[in-house]
Amino acid sequence: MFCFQCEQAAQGTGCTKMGVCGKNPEVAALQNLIVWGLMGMAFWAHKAREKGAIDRDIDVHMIEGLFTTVTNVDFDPENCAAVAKKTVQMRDKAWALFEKANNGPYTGEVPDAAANWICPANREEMATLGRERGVKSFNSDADINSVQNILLYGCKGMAAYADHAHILGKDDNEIYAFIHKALAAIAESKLGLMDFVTLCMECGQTNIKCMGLLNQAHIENYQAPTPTPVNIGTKAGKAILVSGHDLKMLEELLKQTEGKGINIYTHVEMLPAHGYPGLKKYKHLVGNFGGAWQNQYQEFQNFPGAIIFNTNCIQRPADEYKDRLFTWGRVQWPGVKHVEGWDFSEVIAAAQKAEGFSEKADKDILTGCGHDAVLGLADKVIEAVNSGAIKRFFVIGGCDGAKPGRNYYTKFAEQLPKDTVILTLACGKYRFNKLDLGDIGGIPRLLDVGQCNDAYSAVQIALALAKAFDCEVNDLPLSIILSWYEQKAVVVLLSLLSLGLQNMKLGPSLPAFVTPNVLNFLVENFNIAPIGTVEEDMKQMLG
Ligand code: FSO
Ligand code: SF4
Repeated sequence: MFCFQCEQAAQGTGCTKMGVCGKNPEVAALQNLIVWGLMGMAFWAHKAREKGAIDRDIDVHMIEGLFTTVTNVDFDPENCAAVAKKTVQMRDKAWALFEKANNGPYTGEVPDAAANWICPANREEMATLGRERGVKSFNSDADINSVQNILLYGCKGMAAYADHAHILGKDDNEIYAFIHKALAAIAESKLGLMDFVTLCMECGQTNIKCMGLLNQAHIENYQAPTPTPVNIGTKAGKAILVSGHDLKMLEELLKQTEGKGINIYTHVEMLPAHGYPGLKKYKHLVGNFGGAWQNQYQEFQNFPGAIIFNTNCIQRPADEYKDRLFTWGRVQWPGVKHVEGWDFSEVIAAAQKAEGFSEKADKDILTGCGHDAVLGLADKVIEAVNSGAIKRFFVIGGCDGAKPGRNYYTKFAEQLPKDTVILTLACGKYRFNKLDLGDIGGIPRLLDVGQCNDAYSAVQIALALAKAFDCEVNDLPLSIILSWYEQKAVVVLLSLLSLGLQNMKLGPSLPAFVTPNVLNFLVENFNIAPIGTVEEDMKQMLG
């Protein structure tokens, strides 16, 4: 196998024997086949779209298929094989869609991925074919291949956000059209390096739209988040833990558990759910449990209830909790019960069978500080900046992960001077969101903007501040320090780059899929740099 799409890539170069994440060679090969098939489907769907023919089933299959291959989502070979099979059927559907719109067959050159290859009947042969279709084989030029992978991973990340929006009934043609165009370009592999760089920037721009669409879907369904304290203790009673990013799934579970004496807890990226009026109105949404995703193996053993993942990041489960663990949506783990659709009665039954918690008091942490809430304080914030009470803002956001180097983010938050404010988002916040950082004249020093997709909200805050101070975002007293782990972080980074943001720091290590030449390009054009030591970086940023 070969996979280097996440920050955990073995030896910083790629997983070759077994994924550090737990992805085995068979699943890796089947996911290669899914991506290869999607590239073929994209070729025809893009060509059909150019002729005005659109098929929403093809669009949705594209985002579901890509999301299946994101890190820590689908570890089940059976399901990956089914997705690969469906992909080949959808390629044929897209092909027929094009020919109908074209009133005849295509006369140009067809890339291998889009040709009439047959999906083998059994899993073993599918995996064999997938092994030959890896990410290294897109282009023989290492730099072009690198940028093609950045584009692919950007599309994977965006697909996850588009999927959440689609589940809430929001679709945007422009997003689907871009993903088809991008994957078709990788399939053809005819463009030059700078063309692919341009596509990466377009990917970032399109993702801003996509995150905006999801933000709109969240607000229309659950109203704008408001600052909300969330308890990290436990309430006496039966319990269900919800992990992931999908708010609709949480809402349905809240409805189905109302009045049943079961308390619902959020895990990792579900924490911001507590800030939405339409979700916090459920009194049995009682608190947040545990730390970031990489601690689940230990922490879930102490969760005496049912646990359900609706998106990444799932890890190999321990036997102690495997029978009370469930997956939903794109997430699958072999041997773990998958809930299809919206009936959570099996999860509820597992929670009722389990022991449940006894009462344990603990502190509150704050969430729900999205752009509506923060900009509601705009006058106060502007005054604090003008008076010198706030010297600088730091966006410290992104993913958490297992590497020891991630202590950097904890130390950074701890050591920042008291006249600075931190805006945070995504699961990287678990490195410091239980610290008591106080406030500046009533403005909390730690503002949890939300999930990784709420990078959209952080961008709105930055744009509004730039407008208020009549300057460019790069001229604001603002520093951005990112932690990355998987492909959603890749697309968020592309979005920030597409806005022209300069001087960002990225850690804990640089992506294995970025070649030295591509890195030089990023340094020269965006002055992006790897994190160094806390002391040196802080001195540079405060200076
Ligand atoms: Fe984290 Fe996992 Fe939200 Fe990611 S829980 S690592 S970037 O899936 O999506 O922040
Ligand atoms: Fe390795 Fe990450 Fe790929 Fe998993 S997703 S196989 S950890 S590079």
